[in-house]
Amino acid sequence: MLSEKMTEALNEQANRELYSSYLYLSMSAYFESINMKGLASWMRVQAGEELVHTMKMYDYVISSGGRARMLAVEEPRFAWGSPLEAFQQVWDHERAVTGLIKALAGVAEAEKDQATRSFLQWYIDEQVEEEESSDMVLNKVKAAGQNEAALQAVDRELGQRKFKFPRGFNMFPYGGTP
Ligand code: OFO
Repeated sequence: MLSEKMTEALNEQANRELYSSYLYLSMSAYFESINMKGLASWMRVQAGEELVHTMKMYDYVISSGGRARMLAVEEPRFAWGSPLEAFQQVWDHERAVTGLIKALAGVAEAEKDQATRSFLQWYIDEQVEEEESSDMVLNKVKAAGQNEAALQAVDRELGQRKFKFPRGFNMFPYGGTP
């Protein structure tokens, strides 16, 4: 059974995960608007992953006897000056999220809630990957600079990314065809 404090902290983090999804969807729409379909696709996959992060936390709250609460989602930024500016924000954002996840793990430790601390290890590991991939993409976009042909090549390469549900995660536990 989750403590009230733990439930509140998990609901707040689920809200931040949903905001991350919203932010990346906004970036995807921005890339659509400048006709960079590969980057738009990469961001849409990223938005999907963040939605999974949200739902995994939502499911955990419910299965641990807590009450999931839908807090207001902040409106993300609408436009960026360049792909580089957008990917710089991705990198900054992921580092900030890592800090939030670590703080959340700290709440679980303070509450002596081993089950939640263990559940959060998946997010800690995921953040290592997210920081790594945002760093990799930022470097590619930086290297392309203002060179249109190089940017188009990055656009094609990043457009190859495919969405995959994490192993064992069921987005639709009540049934339904994906
Ligand atoms: Fe949920 O990992 Fe990015 O923000």
